[in-house]
Amino acid sequence: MILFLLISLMVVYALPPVNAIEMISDEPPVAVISEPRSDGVYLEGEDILFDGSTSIDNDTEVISYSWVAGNRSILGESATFMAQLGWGHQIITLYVSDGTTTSSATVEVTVLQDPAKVDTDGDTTPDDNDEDSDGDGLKDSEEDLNLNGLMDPGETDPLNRDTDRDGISDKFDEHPLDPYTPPDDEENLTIEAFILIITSMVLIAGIKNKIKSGSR
Ligand SMILES: [Ca+2]
Ligand SMILES: [Ca+2]
Ligand SMILES: [Ca+2]
Ligand SMILES: [Ca+2]
Repeated sequence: MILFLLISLMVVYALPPVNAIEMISDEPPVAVISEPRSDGVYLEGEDILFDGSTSIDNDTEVISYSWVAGNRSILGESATFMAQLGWGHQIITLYVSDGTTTSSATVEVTVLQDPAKVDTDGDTTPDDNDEDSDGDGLKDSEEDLNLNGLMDPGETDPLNRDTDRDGISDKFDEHPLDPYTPPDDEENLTIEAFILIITSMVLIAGIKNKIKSGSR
């Protein structure tokens, strides 16, 4: 019995006190994208820095990184790397994990199409070398009259063959900036039809009068 008590006491003293048992906490990691910057604008074919190395985890460490582009393709799985993006509006998400919990951060960037490759009318001549970029039969210089690259009042869009989107291309549209006014010949037709109706009414009235006076 004494031996048993001694052994029990030894076991109790050998165990560490309860408050000495390390409390295992698990705070989620925090994903931080320092590059690319949100609302950043890049060029197609440009090397873009992706940097998530300032992501933190207070109790352990970030053990995995996963970068995903909006179209769900994996861009990379390191904290930092360089990559190119396809042109268009791109949403980039960084997922970081501490092995237990995953957190994410998102940035939105814009990638502009390489101007040397833009070919609005698809005739294989890039806009840079195409006198008529939208292929509507009007040269860019006949549309962007002051050649400032902007559509100013009175100018048609050199990158849109039907500026007012009424179904008639700029070259054949008598009112290329006004989708509501019918072509001039239609206007003339309306006036001609109106004159014809009035003339007919006058003629008919005259004939009726003649018939009336003849029957008297
Ligand atoms: Ca072209
Ligand atoms: Ca044109
Ligand atoms: Ca202009
Ligand atoms: Ca039109």
